Amino acid sequence: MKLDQVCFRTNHLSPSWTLDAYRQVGGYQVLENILNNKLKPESIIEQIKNSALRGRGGAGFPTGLKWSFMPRRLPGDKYIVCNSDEGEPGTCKDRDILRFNPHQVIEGMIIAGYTIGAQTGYNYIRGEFFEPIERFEAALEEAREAGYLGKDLLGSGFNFQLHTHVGAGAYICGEETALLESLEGKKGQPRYKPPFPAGYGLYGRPTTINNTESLASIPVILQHGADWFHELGTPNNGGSKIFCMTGHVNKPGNYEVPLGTPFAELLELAGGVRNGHQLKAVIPGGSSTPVVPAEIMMGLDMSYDGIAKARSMLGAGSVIVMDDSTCMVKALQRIAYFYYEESCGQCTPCREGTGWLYRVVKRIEDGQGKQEDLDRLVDVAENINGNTICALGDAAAAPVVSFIKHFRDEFQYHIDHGRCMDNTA
Ligand code: L3W
Ligand code: SF4
Repeated sequence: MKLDQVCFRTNHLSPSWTLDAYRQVGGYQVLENILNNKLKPESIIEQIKNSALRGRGGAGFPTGLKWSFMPRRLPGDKYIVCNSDEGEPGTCKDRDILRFNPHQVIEGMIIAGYTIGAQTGYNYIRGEFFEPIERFEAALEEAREAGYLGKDLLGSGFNFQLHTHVGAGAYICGEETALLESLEGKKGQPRYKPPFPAGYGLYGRPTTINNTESLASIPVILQHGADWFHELGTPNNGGSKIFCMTGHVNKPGNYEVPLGTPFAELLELAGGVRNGHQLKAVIPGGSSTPVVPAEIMMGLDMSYDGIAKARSMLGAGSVIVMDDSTCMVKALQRIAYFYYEESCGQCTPCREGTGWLYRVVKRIEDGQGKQEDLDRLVDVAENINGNTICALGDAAAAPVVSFIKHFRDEFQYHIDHGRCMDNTA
């Protein structure tokens, strides 16, 4: 298994985040080649499509296809936005890319701007990321001084400015249209889609929004070739991916491994399940993705299509490992509270439904559950699903349905006995 060769490719250098370190791994050479040879944007999009890079923010949408939606010849402003508002419980990768390899995000954003016809870029970074913000800002300064940002880059005639925007801690601002509203200085609430940002984005202008890890992958794809990247992973699931290994593992942290790596190998890399315990379940892609029981998870490969086989999602690659001491009712209560707290309140099924989900799960956890509560929970979840403006509603519903589907006996035990099963706490 090959580690750390895409977004974390400077990690062996100390410090890894400077312009000097980035140049040692060939940083900015791809950009220089594009600008010096005035490469055709269409050919860059073709390479990204062929690489099978899929959006690393959660949806797994093909990046090359997204770029192709931009009306690049349309006169007037167009924007590239990097979504570094990483807030999904279990996710801790984008902050580390910004901390340890910020120049690769900058190079990826400049290349994206050139390709989609944008002269301005914004990196929307979660407000609590103090060190990542500092490192990104310092890298921007170095890039400006080196002539990679500003007017007439390297004499090519291409102008590109890049700015940092610091968020204020609302999870919903990671949803792309809420992020745009927030960037415009408004309350961060999602917009209806369509229109998608590619047609109507920042200030109503065509905008491409990509996740930090997606943009950081771009220079490496163009340096080594689309085929190299695609073959790192599996068909339709190109490249490697950073997996955030959290929960009951011996060595929690970020691990960058090829897509398609068996879950069992990834778990071993993270030191295995903490000592003396057995694996019980895994949330494979962040708290909004359905939970998968251990016996199914141990047979899966870590790719978008691999995890879909268990009717879950790879999401942002945020792997939450739960051992046999976990009370699934308590775990669901925590997750339900998060979505209840973070709902922006704009649409009724989400605003009211997330409160219902939380209160009913809490009631069961508190030993006051009623027999009809399990069907009620599934009913509420199904009424939220697909009936809201943005994916937060679905994200709140999915864990409820999957937890009850796979661990109904534990929920039933809580209702019958008013407490956890003996082996959980
Ligand atoms: C133009 C079309 N553009 C789709 C674009 C769209 C977006 C991308 C994917 O949710 C998920 C969510 C979370 N013309 C288009 C088009 N696009 N059709 O493609 O769109 P979509 O709607 O499938 O996804 P989304 O709204 O971006 C993201 C899940 O990710 N998630 C969240 C993780 C959170 C983090 C974090 O905190 N950083 O990663 C984890 O699973 O629940 O389902 O750009 O505009 N016809
Ligand atoms: Fe807001 Fe929830 Fe509706 Fe999304 S689904 S717009 S978070 S109320």
